[in-house]
Amino acid sequence: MSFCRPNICAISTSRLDKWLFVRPLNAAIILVLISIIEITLIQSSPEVFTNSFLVRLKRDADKHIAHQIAKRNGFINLGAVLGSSNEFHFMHRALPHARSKRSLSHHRILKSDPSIQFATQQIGFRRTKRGYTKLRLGPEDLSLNNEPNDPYFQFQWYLKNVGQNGGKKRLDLNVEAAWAQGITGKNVTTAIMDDGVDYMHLDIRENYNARASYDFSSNDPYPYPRYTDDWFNSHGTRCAGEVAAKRDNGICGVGVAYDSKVAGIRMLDQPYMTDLIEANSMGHEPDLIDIYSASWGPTDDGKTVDGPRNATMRAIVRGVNEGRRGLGNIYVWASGDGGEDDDCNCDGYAASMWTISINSAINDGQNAHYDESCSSTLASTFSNGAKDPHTGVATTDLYGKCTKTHSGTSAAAPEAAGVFALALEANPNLTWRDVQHLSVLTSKRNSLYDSKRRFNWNMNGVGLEFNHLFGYGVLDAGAMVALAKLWKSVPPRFHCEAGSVNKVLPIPTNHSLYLDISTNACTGSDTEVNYNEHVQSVITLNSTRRGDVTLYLISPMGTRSMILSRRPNDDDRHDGFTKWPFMTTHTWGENPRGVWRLEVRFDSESPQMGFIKEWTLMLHGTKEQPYKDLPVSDRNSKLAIVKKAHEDRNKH
Ligand SMILES: *[C@@H]1O[C@H](CO)[C@@H](O)[C@H](O)[C@H]1NC(C)=O
Ligand SMILES: *[C@@H]1O[C@H](CO)[C@@H](O)[C@H](O)[C@H]1NC(C)=O
Ligand SMILES: *[C@@H]1O[C@H](CO)[C@@H](O)[C@H](O)[C@H]1NC(C)=O
Ligand SMILES: *[C@@H]1O[C@H](CO)[C@@H](O)[C@H](O)[C@H]1NC(C)=O
Ligand SMILES: *[C@@H]1O[C@H](CO)[C@@H](O)[C@H](O)[C@H]1NC(C)=O
Ligand SMILES: [Ca+2]
Ligand SMILES: [Ca+2]
Ligand SMILES: [Ca+2]
Repeated sequence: MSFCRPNICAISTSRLDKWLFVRPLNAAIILVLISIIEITLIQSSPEVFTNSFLVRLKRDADKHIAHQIAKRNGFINLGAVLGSSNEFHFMHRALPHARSKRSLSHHRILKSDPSIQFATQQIGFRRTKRGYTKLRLGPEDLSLNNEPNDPYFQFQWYLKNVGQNGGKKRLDLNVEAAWAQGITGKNVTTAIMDDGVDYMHLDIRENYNARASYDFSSNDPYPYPRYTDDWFNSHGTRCAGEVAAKRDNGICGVGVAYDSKVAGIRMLDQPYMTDLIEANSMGHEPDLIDIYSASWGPTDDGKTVDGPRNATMRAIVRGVNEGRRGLGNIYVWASGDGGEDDDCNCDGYAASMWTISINSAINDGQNAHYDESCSSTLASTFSNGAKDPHTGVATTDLYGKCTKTHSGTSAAAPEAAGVFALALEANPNLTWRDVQHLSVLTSKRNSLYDSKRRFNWNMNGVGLEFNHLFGYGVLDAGAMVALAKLWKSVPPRFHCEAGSVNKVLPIPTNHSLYLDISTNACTGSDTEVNYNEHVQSVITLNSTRRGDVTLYLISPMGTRSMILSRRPNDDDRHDGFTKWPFMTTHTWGENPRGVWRLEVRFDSESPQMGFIKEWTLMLHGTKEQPYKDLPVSDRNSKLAIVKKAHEDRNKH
């Protein structure tokens, strides 16, 4: 099987990021399409089919023509997919939102239209918000009153930790140092992809970017949250306030980037998620929106392995390659609330190279009890979880209210989006990769630690400290803004397929299997990588118990990443992993040349069997030395340390 899908490679130069891998689910979808007549296969599948269809026309069409084509077949055209000129999102109102069978008759109608090349009914799946706790205290009963300006600022320990409620002094995002540089997020827009945003909230209204907003749950321009008695749909409004609540207006608290704009993208509030809703959301107005913040994902039950599907993957890749007028959109992702029994590398959104996935620490530096860990997490911010219940995340709430109890890694991702908004104001020329480099170089270990002492801080081959839970540490807005102002964009990115092991090998019952790939990192070719950014191990394996397989990747410079941890709830014995891209950020800046080692072993209470069938190593990074032209003011800074490591290497 070839790695490079022709449709992607054909349109890409080696510098653009490519969507290289077909996921198992897509393969399953193709199967279903091919065998659409074999009803048995369809009936036995547990899939859910929605009333949405992806329709590809034989030739390009404008909105009116697409409307006509939809109408003459009894459908409604909801609009183009990903700004495409020949792919449209059709809906049929007479079909239920969800049914267990594909509707052959509706397919037939669409397919027999001479203008239509191809039509496929959208599958429905579950995407859950992170950080909604049913036990949450009711909405805070604090409305406009005579208290001093931004009465909740004192509760926003994540902005300024003075040790309130048992917190650790100065363990915060260091935003005041960024604000003191005159940087508050001006002219930057963050989209909150969620259950809606209360854009009439007095603390949000002035910073609301209506032009960049949309409601994909109800297909209208007004992403206002749907009312329910339990305020279930308060999630997006809370996230929006963390980014851009107004300062000095006497209402609630202050956003990290309080002069930036927020857009609402309502997309979580319908019976089932579809690929087209996700794709349209993540590709919405990519030149008006700079940053997309997502605090949701596949169910955090510790047994799901799932990620972006076809159209969504295309939307993300388009966003990083073309969004923000070519600089690339920033996708910020909550790493997940599945706790120690889940692994965020099994979440294809969080583990993607194109998203910055963010974990959380609580107010004294421990990880939160719901935190997942994985080697693709880049950095951390803050959320709730301390014993003192007054240590949640204070922000805006529905219907003009404020809350002190926003929670989960959900609350952590928008804080990061706010910090990135500050960095983008400080330097609007930053690319999506510059933002990741800045995160690596300016995040701090501070006093973050694993409450269970499983994961220590380690140093990689160029002297960067990382932690399996927290990535490169807590974001430091002051340091990031200062460095952003001096920043020169990193050199072009290349993609090197370093090697592959394609043998069916049994995984031993009680000891490790080691596989080696020796690579010159494509030296001498036009995809040479000398300085790592992301590294992916694309792996196919099966096992009598998927959750008991663990994987470690050891780099030539000796850095060991746990790319898959034990997941006690994952009892899959059928699917395994098919070309799953396990990603690590821990070898950032390293020289990839040499021998990479994959360790595969069972961590199991009972004997298990399994086979590893494929391991392909993909290196992503630069050929040229990054940071070369940046001035170093502090010899102890991470920038100085990495620069020195690179220079020492080049002396030899
Ligand atoms: C994904 O979508 C593209 C464009 O519509 C199509 O060419 C390709 O075959 C699809 N891939 C899969 C695996 O469905
Ligand atoms: C604001 O951002 C837009 C792009 O989103 C850019 O075209 C414009 O020049 C910026 N305005 C200022 C004042 O920086
Ligand atoms: C951004 O890039 C443009 C064109 O390359 C340059 O003129 C401008 O000075 C840069 N701005 C910053 C803040 O670096
Ligand atoms: C593996 O298990 C077998 C039987 O249970 C035992 O004889 C053998 O010593 C074990 N090997 C190791 C390396 O622990
Ligand atoms: C795994 O794959 C091997 C080789 O293809 C096959 O023989 C075995 O039955 C499979 N095991 C499971 C648990 O699916
Ligand atoms: Ca609406
Ligand atoms: Ca305020
Ligand atoms: Ca998860």
